[in-house]
Amino acid sequence: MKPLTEQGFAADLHRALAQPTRSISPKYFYDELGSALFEQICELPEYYPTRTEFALLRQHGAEMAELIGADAQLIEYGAGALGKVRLLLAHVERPQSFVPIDISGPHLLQACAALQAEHPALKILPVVGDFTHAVALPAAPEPGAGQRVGFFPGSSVGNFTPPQALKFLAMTAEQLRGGGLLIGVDLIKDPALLHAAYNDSQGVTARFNLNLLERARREFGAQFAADGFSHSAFYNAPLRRIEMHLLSMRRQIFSLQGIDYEFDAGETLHTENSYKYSVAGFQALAERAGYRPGPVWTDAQNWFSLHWLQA
Ligand code: AVJ
Repeated sequence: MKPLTEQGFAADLHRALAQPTRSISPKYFYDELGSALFEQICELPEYYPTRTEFALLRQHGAEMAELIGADAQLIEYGAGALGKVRLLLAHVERPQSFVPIDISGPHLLQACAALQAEHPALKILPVVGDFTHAVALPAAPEPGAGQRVGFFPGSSVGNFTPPQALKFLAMTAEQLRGGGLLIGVDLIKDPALLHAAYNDSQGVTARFNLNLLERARREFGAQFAADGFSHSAFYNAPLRRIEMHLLSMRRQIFSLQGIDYEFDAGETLHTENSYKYSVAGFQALAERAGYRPGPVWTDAQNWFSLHWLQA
């Protein structure tokens, strides 16, 4: 029997392809190859969010650790390679435990092993799962001990539509009640900069997008022409989001587990939204979700923000 996540991918892909407007969750980008491609994206000269957020963490990590406090349990949603949390852990006093949640199991466990080598005394409790659902968490610190603090960097919150983001934030506010959430949020900016960040000159983002179909080929023997789809990413200004699509270059059949789906030329499978916010707009959303907005750190160009939200 196949692992649960793969069953989820096949079922969701069938569901997406059967709809008149086709869209699928971007969480399916992150198999092993996809996770590695995403790390390459983070190094691209055009992809400003990662290095801007790293700089903010490097510059203000001590202030952030002050808000996190001593003996805290740190929970990271969508942990990935654990590069950013290192900059917090360098300052946090006696962390009670670190709970990274990620959908990509082997990738997460490898990253945890590397982090453990650097922090031998740190209690690391990895959770392999989909953080968009309320996964079971290890027990919170005893009352009177440290607080529970969430860490959600990278502007992954931008993958949600605003109503989904509201729901996710409300769920985390419940999980973190009495503590806080440190969350990275990409800001509205010159559409040309946004366009370049999702249409890099080396084509890494294109490979990342197309990997979704390649993953279906690897895992379920999906049949389609290798050159039948191309990467499409553009800024939808009225909706304040980057949209990524897999664009069918001609009329063709995509065959999945014995079912044929037809694509016309120009038809797409919508693979990702990446919403951009203003600082005030995001704070208003957080407030509606049950948080009290606290300090915000931004870079000099106002490209990216990190928010402290009191739960
Ligand atoms: C990980 C969701 C924050 O939206 O910028 C990067 C993913 N997609 N390039 C983003 C992504 C294409 C990224 N997030």
